[in-house]
Amino acid sequence: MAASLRLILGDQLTLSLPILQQANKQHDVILLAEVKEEATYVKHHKKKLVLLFSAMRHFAQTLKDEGYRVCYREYGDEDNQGSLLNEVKRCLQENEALTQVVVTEPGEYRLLKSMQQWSSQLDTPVEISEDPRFYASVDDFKEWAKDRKSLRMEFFYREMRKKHQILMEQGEPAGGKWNYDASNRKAMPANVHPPEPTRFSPDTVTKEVISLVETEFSDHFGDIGAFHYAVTRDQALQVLNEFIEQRLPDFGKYQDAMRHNMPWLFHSHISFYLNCGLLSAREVVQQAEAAWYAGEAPLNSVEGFIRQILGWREYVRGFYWHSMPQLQSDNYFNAKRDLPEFFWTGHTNMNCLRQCIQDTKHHAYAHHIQRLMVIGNFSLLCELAPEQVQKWYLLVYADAYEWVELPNVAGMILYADGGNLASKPYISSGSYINKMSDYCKNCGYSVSKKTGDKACPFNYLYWRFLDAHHTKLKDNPRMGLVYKSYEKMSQQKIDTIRRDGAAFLTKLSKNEEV
Ligand code: FAD
Ligand code: DLZ
Ligand code: SF4
Repeated sequence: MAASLRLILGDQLTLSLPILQQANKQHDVILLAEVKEEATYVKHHKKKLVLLFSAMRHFAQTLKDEGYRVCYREYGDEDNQGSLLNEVKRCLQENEALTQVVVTEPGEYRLLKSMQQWSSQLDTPVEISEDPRFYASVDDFKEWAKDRKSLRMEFFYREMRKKHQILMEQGEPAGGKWNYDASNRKAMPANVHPPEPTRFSPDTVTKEVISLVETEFSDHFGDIGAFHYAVTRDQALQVLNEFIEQRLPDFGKYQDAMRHNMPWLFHSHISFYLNCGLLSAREVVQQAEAAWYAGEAPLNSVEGFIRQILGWREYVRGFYWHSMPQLQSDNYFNAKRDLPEFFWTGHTNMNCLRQCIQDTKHHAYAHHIQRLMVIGNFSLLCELAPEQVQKWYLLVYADAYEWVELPNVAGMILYADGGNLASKPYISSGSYINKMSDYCKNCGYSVSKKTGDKACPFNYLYWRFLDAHHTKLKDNPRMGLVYKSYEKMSQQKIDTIRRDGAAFLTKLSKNEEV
């Protein structure tokens, strides 16, 4: 009987994967490998490395407990081969009975392209099996996208609700509406105190990984201290359960709120675990839906939360495979500015950016609106080079893999694809940030000032951007109102905005303090 080598990647830590279910426990070998190539193709945040290596080691133990034959390569093994291909090669050489390689399709294009060459490089058949952990397969999305002029998430999401009968009642959306955002997205009053996030003390395995990462990856971005993330399925389930009980009821209402030194708020903090396989999208959606049916969480929160997973998460994954490799090099606004130094240090007088970058540095996490309307908004308004912004987002967040990071960055925040993903650029002046956060109170700039040295830079950068890209944006129906206001501006005001914008951008390009 032909025995197989079955490779499990660091973000495929799921017992129900077909390549595990179909394995012959007696003959097949399951390989997991910590390798330099994956750990350094971007300089991942230290906490992301700890999370993945520790979760991989715990998962390998689970596999052994389940009776699988496991080959595990630790990063520090003297003879570690440094790449997945070379680890596979060595494993085949050491086990002559293994006559084929089986993998689950990876989440990144670069790795899929590489794996498609493995068969000839190894001189052994390599089977790439579909990843069934998503509601929509890559082909399902392609089929949905075929012949459509615009690929809006909202329509995809409605199809998904119908197809999978989620929050549906007699063919209609539960409660009569597809979307309850009118009840969501409130600012969070100062007297609201979100529950503490679920935290775990590092066990022996995690402590070993922490010291490995401290030694081997000391030049990577981010703080390693106070690591408290889940590294096993049981722990990840605890994170999910505590979210459903404690935070889901208020999730919708405060989904867009931002607060000084508080990135966790009423968010779920499960993207780390969904994306590496410790949790499944189906169980998360089912638990949230059940909480509504049980009367434990209101529909505006449950629908809003389910939309993030059944809608956005599924949609961006389909969009990624539909748009690659073009998406990587799209640059609709021809943006070229280098990433400012403070993206790495957080040292800026703009308090909103300082807060969001510091949260990112401490936790390898920032919530959606921090990523979108603060750091993303700034990146677009300042015309930062898409390639550099993409790389930054891919390495700083512990939930980042290109399939989910790139559509969010190139499509959602940078509009680099010219509007395939977003119907208009997500840009705003300082007033949005002021409305949704307490950041402006402690800022070196004044959000109420529109121009001049002390003015909030978002205020004039916003109008400068609209002015500079007038030709490309003016016919967008969703920009009509804003361009009406722009057209009413006096020439003197436009000149001031141009002057302040240019001065700020020059400082930014020179890495001077802003
Ligand atoms: P919650 O706010 O509790 O949301 C629940 C879940 O919904 C998340 O765990 C996530 O799985 C899903 N979700 C929500 N929004 C999105 C979205 N836009 N795309 C895909 N899934 C979504 N998410 C990642 O998982 N990895 C990334 O690399 C990533 N990069 C992003 C980059 C930018 C510029 C932006 C604007 C968003 C990005 N997101 C990314 C989406 C979102 O910010 C994170 O999923 C979310 O902040 C994770 O925290 P949470 O688990 O507490 O999410
Ligand atoms: C992100 C990551 C890191 C840091 N290290 C490893 C590793 O050492 N071994 C491994 O199998 N996977 C790792 N991963 C996850 C892969 O990069 C991920 O599978 C691909 O990017 C595809 O999503
Ligand atoms: Fe950010 Fe402007 Fe508010 Fe300062 S004033 S925190 S720069 S939005």
